[in-house]
Amino acid sequence: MDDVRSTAELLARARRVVVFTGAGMSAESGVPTFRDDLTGLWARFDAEQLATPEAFHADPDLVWGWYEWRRARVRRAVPNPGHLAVAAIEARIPHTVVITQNVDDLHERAGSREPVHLHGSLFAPRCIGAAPHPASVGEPADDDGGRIPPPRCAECGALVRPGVVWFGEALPGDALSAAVDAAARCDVLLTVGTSGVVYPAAEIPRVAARAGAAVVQVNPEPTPLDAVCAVNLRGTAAQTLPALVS
Ligand code: BV8
Repeated sequence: MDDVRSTAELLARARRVVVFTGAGMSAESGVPTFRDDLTGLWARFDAEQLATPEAFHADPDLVWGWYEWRRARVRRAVPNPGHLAVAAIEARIPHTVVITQNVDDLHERAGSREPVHLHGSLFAPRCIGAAPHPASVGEPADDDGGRIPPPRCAECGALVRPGVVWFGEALPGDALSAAVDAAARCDVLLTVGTSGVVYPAAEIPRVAARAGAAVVQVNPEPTPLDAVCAVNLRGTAAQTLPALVS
């Protein structure tokens, strides 16, 4: 029996499912993955260098401009058939938890109820003042961006930063414990579109495997997660996931 069919059957029998997604989930919506080469103005930068508190403090206009460019791209993107298939899995299997490393809102726009965002969101900017709090900002500048001075908090005047988790920053405790708990209790974990190299998020599929769940990977390329997967579906999110719920 082919792997797609056997995975569809596994899902049909599952009572608790985790769908764990990375940047590849949104690639077919036109959102570049984290390790795609950056393009345009950003081609000379490395995402991992820009996604740090040090980069923001050294050059807030550059880093804020990069996130505004990304926010504008996500605004223009639409959920792909892979996102819709994840929402269909949730509709069919009540105990489904979607855990994403992505900072876009495409799972939500596809109908996923409350995805767990391990790395925050492009749409949750916050003030970096003494008592950090959410800050509201307008629509992103819809051009190729470049340097854009970050806004100032209307309440206290401090700089506003993107509401994402940068390298070297701790993940939100509640999100991480919810993710570990779901992974430890699920029957099946689908890992989709992640290179499995960013920690502690990359531990999530490994927690599921150690707890005895069947881990299935959807990725056109091999990754370090191959070693913990019962099945490796070599394909893209938008092409493979719909076949698991048809
Ligand atoms: C922390 C938000 C400590 C920002 C991101 C061990 C333990 C703990 C930490 C570490 C550790 N070892 C190293 C670290 C440090 C570091 C780390 O993991 N570094 C890596 C590079 C080695 N981790 C951290 O710094 C974390 N913090 O540990 O803090 C601490 C503790 C207490 C107190 C203080 C501090 C924070 C990590 C979070 C960083 N923020 N994002 C932003 O987006 O700008 S991570 C970033 O990478 C994105 O969120 C992205 O999602 C994530 C992971 O990448 P992927 O999603 O996997 O994307 P990638 O491009 O790599 O791969 C795409 C995949 O999709 C590929 O496999 C490709 O083949 C596939 N694909 C392509 N097209 C498709 C597809 N698949 C399906 N369909 C397609 N169409």
